[in-house]
Amino acid sequence: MSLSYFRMSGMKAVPALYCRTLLEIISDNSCELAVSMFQFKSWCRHHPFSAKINYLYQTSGASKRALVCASIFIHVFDTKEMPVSQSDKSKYPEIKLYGYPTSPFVLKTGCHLKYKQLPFEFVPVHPVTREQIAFSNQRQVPVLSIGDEWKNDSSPIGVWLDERFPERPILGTNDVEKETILRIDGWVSTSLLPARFRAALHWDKSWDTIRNGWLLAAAMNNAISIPLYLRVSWPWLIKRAGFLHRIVNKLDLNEPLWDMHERLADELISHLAGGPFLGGLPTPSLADLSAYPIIIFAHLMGLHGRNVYLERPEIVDWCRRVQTHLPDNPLLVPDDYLKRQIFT
Ligand SMILES: N[C@@H](CCC(=O)N[C@@H](CS)C(=O)NCC(=O)O)C(=O)O
Repeated sequence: MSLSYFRMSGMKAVPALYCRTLLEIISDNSCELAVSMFQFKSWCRHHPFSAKINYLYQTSGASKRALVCASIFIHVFDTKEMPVSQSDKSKYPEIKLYGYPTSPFVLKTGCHLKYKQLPFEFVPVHPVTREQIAFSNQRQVPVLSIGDEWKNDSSPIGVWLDERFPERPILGTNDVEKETILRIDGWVSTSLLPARFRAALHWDKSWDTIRNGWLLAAAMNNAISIPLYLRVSWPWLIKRAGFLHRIVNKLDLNEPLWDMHERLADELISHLAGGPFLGGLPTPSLADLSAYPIIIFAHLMGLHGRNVYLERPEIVDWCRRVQTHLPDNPLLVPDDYLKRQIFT
């Protein structure tokens, strides 16, 4: 087993020397087990350390010593989110994310917060009255409040978050990287995201769009109760939503929808610039965390229809790498609303 597996897992931060030393300590057999345990990350994180070892001891032929080594290895190097404890929470000002659980702009901010491992409360906004964001005088979500201050607009919110909480930076390490990250994030907001909205307006496969609209309405209703007649008419309401038309009309609508998705998939891959993360960077940035929920939302929510992006192995591999740095549920809906598995 080579170190490349661990690199592929997105754990760029793992010093190679530590890896090598640990790999030497651990027998080949337990290395394989370590790999399988990574593949069952969710199981790993939700079972206590001793239970994991006992289970593997009983079900595999490996020695207990080897299993202890493998488990330590995983605990040390699994860079995934650890739940924030109550005492940790008091270290932070109160952070609230106001929005719709189905809005890609809100999901961007959700992923920025989740990557930074900041404890926050998601406050669902009523799509008609918007009373929850009345304090801000804004029509649009996301709105983020930190203590007494607030900001709207997903990209400036990301920059603000990085200024306020510089740990786990998302804007690179120098001005050149920051410029690249913001340029790609701009492409996400003006190209990738509007193209995803296009399907909701220009019904390519009507029955798929209607069913998808109902799935989204159910997720909205779960977050904030909306009347049945609104839920039933959701696909048609979305189709008429003025703000969606304003966003989508900025695209070149002469380009057929599926050609547009193929082109954007190519562009996403070219933004990787050979790196594990967008902009050719070694760690995920605001750009990855903006694009990822837009690519993965339809898949996780079980939306119907083709997902051109996930037909590209390069994009699936990138999704895997980004996901390694996020909790298993990177969205803002409860776990039981996820119809499909994350890529691990
Ligand atoms: N540029 C904004 C766009 C936000 C946006 O368009 N939000 C939509 C939800 S997906 C919204 O609140 N629309 C309601 C409206 O415009 O009335 C951002 O990046 O946050």
